[in-house]
Amino acid sequence: MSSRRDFFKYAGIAGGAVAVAAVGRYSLSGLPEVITQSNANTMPPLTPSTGRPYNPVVTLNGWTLPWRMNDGVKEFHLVAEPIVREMTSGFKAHLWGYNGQSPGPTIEVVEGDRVRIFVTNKLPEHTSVHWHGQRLPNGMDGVTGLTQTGIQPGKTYMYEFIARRPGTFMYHPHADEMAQMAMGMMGMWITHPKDKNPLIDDVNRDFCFLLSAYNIDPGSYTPKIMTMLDFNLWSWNSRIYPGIDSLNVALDDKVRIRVGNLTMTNHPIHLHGHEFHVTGTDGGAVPKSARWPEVTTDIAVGQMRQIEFIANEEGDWAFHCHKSHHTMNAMGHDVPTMIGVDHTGISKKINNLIPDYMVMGERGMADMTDMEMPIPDNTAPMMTGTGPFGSVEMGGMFSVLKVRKDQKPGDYQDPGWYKHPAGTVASAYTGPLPKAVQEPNAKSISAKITSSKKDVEVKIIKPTGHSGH
Ligand SMILES: [Cu+2]
Repeated sequence: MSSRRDFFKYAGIAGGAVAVAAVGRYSLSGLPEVITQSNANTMPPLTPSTGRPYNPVVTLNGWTLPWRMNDGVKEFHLVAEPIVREMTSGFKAHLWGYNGQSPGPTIEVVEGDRVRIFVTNKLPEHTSVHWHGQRLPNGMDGVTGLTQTGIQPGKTYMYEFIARRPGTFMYHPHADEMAQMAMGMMGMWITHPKDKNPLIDDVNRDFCFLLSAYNIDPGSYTPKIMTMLDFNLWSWNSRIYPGIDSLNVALDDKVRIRVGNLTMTNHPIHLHGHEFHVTGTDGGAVPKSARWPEVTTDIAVGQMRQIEFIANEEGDWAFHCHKSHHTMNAMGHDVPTMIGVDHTGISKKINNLIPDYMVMGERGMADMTDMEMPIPDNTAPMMTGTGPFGSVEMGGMFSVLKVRKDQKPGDYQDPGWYKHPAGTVASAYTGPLPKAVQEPNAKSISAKITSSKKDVEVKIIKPTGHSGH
């Protein structure tokens, strides 16, 4: 028994002891112990204590699956099962996943490792696991009906192959795929290089996460799996802001972030304050001559992008999908635009019928974050998250890269909010102003709009100088 203890040993950072307490295990006779996780904490890196050494990754709001060595083979045990995922504080979703969570645990191996994965199915229908991006024998590719029979409920299948090329990969079912992926079944796979690879740099911090999307009506728990496009929850590792942990790094760290997309649309992922290079895809390392600087990279459906940069600007830097609807949580999309519309008369009439009626969005949508309106149980506010200067007005696919001088090597804990040096924060200005210059042909119309809060002056600029295009 004691020899088993070290194969699930998490090491590295302070707080590791707390993380280990969230890990449970049980045995099925003869198979590797099933290790499960019961919460959505970001686990410290799993430092390998058997097999060849490598620099482990950190899975955002997730964890790495421990293994056992059996005659030189790395043995993992995945259990496909219904789970409860806390997507953000106060909002739980009933999903399907692996080993207690969605996404499933990250699998980390070294190039050349022989890997054996036992997959036990505790779902109510058959499943399979496809090892996205891997070179492997065709019969190990996990496509139900094409390369194997489905794993029936209660059964365990065994997959075995050599992790032939280094890189970032994913795993997911290839059985009733639409339903099972819409329910959260997916995970990441990292194959570390076995030797020094000229296209794979050593890094100080190595993060990974998957993009996934859900459609869960406010107040309910289970995703609507028939949704094709109109999802209302855009998540990183089945978490939504402010439930997504920050990425905490030290000043001048070389940082790698690996992102896979298993949603139904593309996501332009954008980092503030730094430029990065795309150094790898699920096809492998990108040749140096084919890399260029970016601050946003689009990740299409079924793709993985690996970005790298030197974190040499201190601060709290936003890191998010650039589709603005993807940084919001559950909301109706059929809300009309009310900006600039005077509601004074109409809301009075409606109030006679419905006393609590309130007009929304007269001055934009930001007012709504201040209202703290009562929302149904088990839902997430549309845009929220409190920063040091107030509401961040975000949801969904949003997090923060925290770059700090005093973050210790290997310490992935949240350092708190950045303390800006005096005089380096944008602030209200009350001195004399130069005259604002207007487009010369613009005709301006001034409109006074009365809102319930205060009078607002809105100037509508109507360009007249451009025609004929
Ligand atoms: Cu997006």
